[in-house]
Amino acid sequence: MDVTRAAAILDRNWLGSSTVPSRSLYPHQWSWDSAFIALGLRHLSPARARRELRTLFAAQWADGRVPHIVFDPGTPPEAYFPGPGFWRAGRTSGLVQPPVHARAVLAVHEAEPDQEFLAALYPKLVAWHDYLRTRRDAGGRGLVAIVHPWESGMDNSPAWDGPLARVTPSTGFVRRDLAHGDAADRPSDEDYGRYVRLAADYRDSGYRAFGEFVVEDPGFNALLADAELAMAEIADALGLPSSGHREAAARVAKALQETLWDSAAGFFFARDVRTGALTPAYTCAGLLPLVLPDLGVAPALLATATGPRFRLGQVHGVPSHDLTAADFDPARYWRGPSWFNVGWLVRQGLLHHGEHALADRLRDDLLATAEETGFAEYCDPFTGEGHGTRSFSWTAALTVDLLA
Ligand code: 2M8
Repeated sequence: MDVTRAAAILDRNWLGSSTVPSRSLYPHQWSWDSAFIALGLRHLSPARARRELRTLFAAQWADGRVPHIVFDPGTPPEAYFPGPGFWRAGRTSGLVQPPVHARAVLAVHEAEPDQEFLAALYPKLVAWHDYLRTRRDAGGRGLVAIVHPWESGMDNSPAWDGPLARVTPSTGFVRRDLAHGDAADRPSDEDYGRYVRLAADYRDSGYRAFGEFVVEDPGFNALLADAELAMAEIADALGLPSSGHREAAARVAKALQETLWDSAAGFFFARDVRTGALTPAYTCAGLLPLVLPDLGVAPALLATATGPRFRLGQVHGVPSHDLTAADFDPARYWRGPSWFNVGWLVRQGLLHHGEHALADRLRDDLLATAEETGFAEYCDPFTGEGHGTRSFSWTAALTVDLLA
């Protein structure tokens, strides 16, 4: 495959200073999408990759949080729900998404060194990570807690079912996503009602209070530890002290292993901070600590990844949920299908842990599946059939990166 088709998708989804994940389903800028998009854009136009990230960080809040959506003023408010009128936070939402931005900033700089860009983004990244560390350690164990499933980026993951069951669904709103996506591929109405309730409660607390849903997600925290490793490299490139970032990464990695690792299961589970219990679902978030090069439990985690629950290397991509679970669903969003960003991250992890043959197989599969599905949002792990929206930006961008 050559990069032409993927590049054309990124061109079509470009708004002028940022990229939409999808023209139909997600017509604004999303936080972690932009980081993945920049990883691809850097090979096509480093200037556009820098612009993408600068636009996102221009919407950073005074408290350091990077909002999960930056609304495009040129797009009608009814194009996406919940829109700016719901959030009452100017042009942004008040939630966050996984902190993959430092890794993206570093990669963009490596593609075309730009000290001014790096120096401008570094303090913003410091503030972002400080917000997570200081304002989100609800469990007091040195891990970030998410307060909404949307913050994980894996909206209807089975890992959230337990904590979400405490939330009374909101009613009386109109879902916009179903106009663009097959209902069988999207979260259920009941889950959507719970998302809206949680977001409204959080908004009404001034985006401060921990509510019914407070969860330590292994994916989010692993990506923060990795982000601190990237920060150390950024600090080195700027001639600034970097050891604090390496120590921060080590602290998160240690807390992750002490709190969320289950050695009998050989897996990282999410923890419900309200009950103190680990949630029982094996989801792809529990594989993301593989991105950490010094992960002591990597051999056991790799055994789970290649075993019957995820069958890495034998199915398409990395399934978002346990293939052996009774509630595994090959089509419904984050409850089974394989997502390209997770595949890309797990491939990085495989490379760190010396699994080169498996990493190559995953790369070849991701590239073939992306092309065959028209750059789908996600795919059936067994058949490779595309689901969700097509011409999806991070699928295209990560394709570009894998081809580079
Ligand atoms: C999905 O999430 C949004 C809410 O943030 C939605 O369902 O409307 C998730 O897949 C998330 O990871 C992604 O960032 C977003 C945009 O692609 O869509």
